[in-house]
Amino acid sequence: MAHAVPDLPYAYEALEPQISAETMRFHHDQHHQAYVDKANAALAQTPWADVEPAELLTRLSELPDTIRGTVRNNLGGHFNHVLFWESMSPTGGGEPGGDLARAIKETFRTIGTFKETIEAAAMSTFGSGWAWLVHDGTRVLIVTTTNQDSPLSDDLTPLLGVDVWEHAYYLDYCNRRAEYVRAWLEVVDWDVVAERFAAAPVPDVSDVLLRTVSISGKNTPFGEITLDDARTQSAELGALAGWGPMAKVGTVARAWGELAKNLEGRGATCVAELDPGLVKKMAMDLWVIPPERGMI
Ligand code: MN3
Repeated sequence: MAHAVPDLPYAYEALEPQISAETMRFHHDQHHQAYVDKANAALAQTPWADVEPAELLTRLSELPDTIRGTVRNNLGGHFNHVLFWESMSPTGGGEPGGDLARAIKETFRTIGTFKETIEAAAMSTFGSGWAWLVHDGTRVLIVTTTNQDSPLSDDLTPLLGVDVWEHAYYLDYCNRRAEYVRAWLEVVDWDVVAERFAAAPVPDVSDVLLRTVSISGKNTPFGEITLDDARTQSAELGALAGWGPMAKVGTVARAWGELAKNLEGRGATCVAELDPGLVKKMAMDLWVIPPERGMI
């Protein structure tokens, strides 16, 4: 199986005026094709020739030194561009909805702040690279990668990526990268991004749900904690906030308040009814399990 550049799911001129037909032709027919040709040349006659790009990009460490860099750059380029074409649509733009919008607001507070943040991330990428909305198993966040590195290689699920190589925008926007990113947001197909969000792997939190937490002197499994429990805990810890020996107590009290809001907002009778990503995030915020990953 040789990798191949898929046809665009719309006409070359379909994304005008945000992205010109000329840019799409060069970008899709020349640049993407070059990544595919180089990836195929490197992988031909190797045991990895038939491995799907998404899988191989998580297994780069298994490749011999002689081809690892070439595969990382060119199979990465192939995977990133397929995702990029599919993320845009002549009927795109507007704002995300549903569970995706809720997840974006949990991280960024508002959709407007999210858009400003991905624009800032795109501007902060020095040289060629990508700015991404990704899912880390518990929440969405924005990361950048250089060259054609994929978030998959960092155990992150890419939901949406903006190509900030100059070939993606120079014909239309010259050096006005920010203007390009804002225009690109007007053609993003949020339905496709929402499908990727729904399919993103989530953690197994069964053991987290069983961990016990002491509430008003009674040990309760985290999964069985109710709205009343969360409010009680928030109030009791909140009363201790500022007490010297317990430096983190105010933060943890606020996290219990946040858990109460999540339970109430989703009409959940206990923590076990929340989605696994949220359970894991709340468990980290509450120090039921130790925090393990920072975010932008
Ligand atoms: Mn490109």
